[in-house]
Amino acid sequence: MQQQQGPRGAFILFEGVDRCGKSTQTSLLAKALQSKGVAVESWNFPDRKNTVTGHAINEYLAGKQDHNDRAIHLLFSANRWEKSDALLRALHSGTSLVVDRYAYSGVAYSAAKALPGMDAAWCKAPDAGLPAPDLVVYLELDNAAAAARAGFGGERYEKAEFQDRVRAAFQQLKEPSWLVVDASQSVEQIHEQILAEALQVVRRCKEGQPIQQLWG
Ligand code: NYM
Ligand code: MG
Repeated sequence: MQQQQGPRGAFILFEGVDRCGKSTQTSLLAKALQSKGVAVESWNFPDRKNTVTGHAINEYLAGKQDHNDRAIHLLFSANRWEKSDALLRALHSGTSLVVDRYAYSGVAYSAAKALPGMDAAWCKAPDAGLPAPDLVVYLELDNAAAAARAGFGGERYEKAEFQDRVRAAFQQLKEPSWLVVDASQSVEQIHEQILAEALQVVRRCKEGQPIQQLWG
């Protein structure tokens, strides 16, 4: 899609390991922005419903179907590409998006498998060129705090040992621009920090800050 100038919505992304509070915080942020008159939608990846790849990804995560590790990595990436035109359309129409997971999860979960030939550089390649988020909020939960939380669900990857490796992979991906929030704080404390930053980003995007591309 052609790059457009002018006012637009903001792309605000939440990343982190399973059980770090992303779903709670994405919905709190979307509601708060809405109450301040910001047009906003909540999205999440993988999109398991409205995509060609979503069904296969869902079966894989549910443990009903196995896949070659490279193939499933590419399906997760394809799932983002499938949504990328709609994502840009929404932003250009002035709607802000609060998004639960994106390409950083894609790289962190696949790289955490530590398979030969599937290093972070290989994992990043298929997502290069996707619309980049305007703000990445990383909900950081250390190993001990994560272990103290209530149990995981039954999906693939939801095992403490694997999550520790995902956390380490996220540490490698972290960029200085990320808003890193201590996820062991109260829901309200976390939300307040994120809201303040999100409002500034929404304002900058309204002023026409251009959309960047991932890992270009
Ligand atoms: N996941 C998510 C990946 O392995 N690769 C990806 O590209 C994305 C977006 O899917 N355990 C994993 C992380 C999660 C799982 O996400 C489903 P959620 O938000 O926990 O339902
Ligand atoms: Mg999960």
